[in-house]
Amino acid sequence: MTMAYENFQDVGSDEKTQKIDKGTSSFSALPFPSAVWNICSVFRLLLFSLGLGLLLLVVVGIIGSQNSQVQKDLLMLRRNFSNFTSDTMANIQELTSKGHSLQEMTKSLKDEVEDHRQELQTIRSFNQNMASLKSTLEKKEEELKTEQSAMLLKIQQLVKDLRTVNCGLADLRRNGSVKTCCPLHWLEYDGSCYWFSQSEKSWSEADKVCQLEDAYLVVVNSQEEQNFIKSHKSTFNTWMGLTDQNGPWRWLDGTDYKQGFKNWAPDQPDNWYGHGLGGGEDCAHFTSDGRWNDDVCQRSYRWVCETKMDKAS
Ligand SMILES: [Ca+2]
Ligand SMILES: [Ca+2]
Repeated sequence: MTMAYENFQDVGSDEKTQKIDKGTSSFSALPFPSAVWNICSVFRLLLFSLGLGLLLLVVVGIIGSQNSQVQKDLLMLRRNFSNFTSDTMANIQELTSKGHSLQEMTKSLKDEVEDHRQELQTIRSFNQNMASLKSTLEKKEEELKTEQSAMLLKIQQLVKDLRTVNCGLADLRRNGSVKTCCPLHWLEYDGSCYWFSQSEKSWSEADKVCQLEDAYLVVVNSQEEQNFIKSHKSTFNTWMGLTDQNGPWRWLDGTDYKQGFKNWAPDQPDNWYGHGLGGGEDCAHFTSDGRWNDDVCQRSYRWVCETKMDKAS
């Protein structure tokens, strides 16, 4: 191997020597401008390599610059994304908090609605009970009115029976000369009996008292009856059985008002509203001088009851 290597080196040195020789011989053979040209070519090659290197440096610089910009953009994007993420998380937390508040409010409202619903049910139940109670009371009131009417009829019948008995007794005492009579403490005049009160009541209360006695508030049929009443009533305001509460003027016993006797004071009846008691004036009474006036029915005045004389049986 050593021998081969030495031979090989020898062969190579021989070739080099030959080339150098050839080169020397060829160089020495070229003219001077050709050498310069060769030098220039080498120089241009160097310049080209240098330019290429510069170009590569520029390209690398540009790429590096761009890479740096990309990194900056990437960093900015990361920051922006981080900020966006933070803001989004904050918004989500805020929305979650608001959602919880809304849930609590919704629950509170539901509870309130439920409370109101129960109150409404209670009120409805109360109203139903009230309606039922009202119906029961109305029924009881009707029953009481019916019972009251029946009781009034019984009392009136008892009063009639008592009068009949009294008249019978009077007839017996006078040996059959008494054919008619008035109740005890009643005054007799022209076939009627009259009772003059010593107390005062409203028109409707006075009317009820007369009905219990099987009588009615006095009906004035003539000037003579007017004079009789005036002579016994003194100067007190006194109710009579004349009213226009439910329409035109009418007497309680059905006597015709338009065709009948009248004794109104001047400018009466005037249905005066200036008294301040509500409404006008719907009930007639004797004034202090006996002439008639319409007045408020709720005022308390004395009154006169009238009934027909009973025949003794
Ligand atoms: Ca009369
Ligand atoms: Ca009047």
